Amino acid sequence: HSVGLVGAPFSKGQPRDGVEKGPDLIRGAGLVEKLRGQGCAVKDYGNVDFDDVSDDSPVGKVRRPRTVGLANQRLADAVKAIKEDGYVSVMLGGDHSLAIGSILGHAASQKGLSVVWVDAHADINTPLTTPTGNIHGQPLSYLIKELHCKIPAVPGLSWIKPCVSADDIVYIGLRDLDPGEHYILKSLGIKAYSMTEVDRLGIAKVMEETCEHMFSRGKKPIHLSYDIDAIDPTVTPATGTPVVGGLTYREGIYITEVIHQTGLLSALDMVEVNPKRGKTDDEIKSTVDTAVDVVLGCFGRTREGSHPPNYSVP
Ligand code: DIR
Ligand code: MN
Ligand code: MN
Ligand code: MN
Repeated sequence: HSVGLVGAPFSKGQPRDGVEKGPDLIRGAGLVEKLRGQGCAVKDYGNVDFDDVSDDSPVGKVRRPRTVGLANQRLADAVKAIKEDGYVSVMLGGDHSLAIGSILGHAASQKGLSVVWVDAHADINTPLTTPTGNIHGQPLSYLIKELHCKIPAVPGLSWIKPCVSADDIVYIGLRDLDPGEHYILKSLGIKAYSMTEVDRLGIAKVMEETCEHMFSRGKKPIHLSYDIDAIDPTVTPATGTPVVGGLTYREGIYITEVIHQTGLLSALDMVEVNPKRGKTDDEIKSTVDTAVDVVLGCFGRTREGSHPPNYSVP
């Protein structure tokens, strides 16, 4: 596999600082070396430079729309360039508002995408349904064709052209939705495996059905957008909006193993790792190490172990 890595040290899609430290922390835990150690060719494109927009006052409820919009234009260009160079894009966040630029940049290089969104939250509030105004709770609303008519013009965000259909999205791990989000999921018929379905079916069946759903309309490149808060806060506490009752470490990794086996992974987001939300060094380490393992799982690390093709017992 060839991996094009880009860091997005950006936090303005939500109010808590620290999440901009995610990319360098995840690198610091040895991500690049570990990917190479499992046979990946890795090019690190470094971190995207983000500019603050001054006078970025809220528009309606939406906070920092111009700053978030500009950051995502930059990120979209970076991801598009990585895809044009022939790599699987790996974007290290930063907060989940960055999925806007990551998915747009990815979509610009492909005919169509499937999106697998692993998260405690649905991140599909519109500028009018958002209870918080934080754009990390809204990225999918700007990207879905069927929702475009519900998105008012917001300065800084009006350039976004929706690039995915409601049918092309699968959620896994949901357990904290706002009323508007739940309504949108039901009315657009978006495939969603909440923690209730994970409990009922087990993660293996959830992934079987996820693949079935994605492949039913042809095999498209997969964009996996992985919010670390999907995993239970006992394992990954250092994140901005932890929610009890999440995926186990094993369920979280199993998702990546199946996505790898499809051979269709084309872009990955690993977001919302926030060291300032960890109460101890152990909490931070467990969160960062799990984020690294999620990425490694996406690129062929297996728990059964592995050996080179030419291996023979000495
Ligand atoms: C909430 C929280 N639904 C919002 N969203 C979060 O602000 O719209 N997303 N934390 O990751
Ligand atoms: Mn999220
Ligand atoms: Mn989340
Ligand atoms: Mn492989």
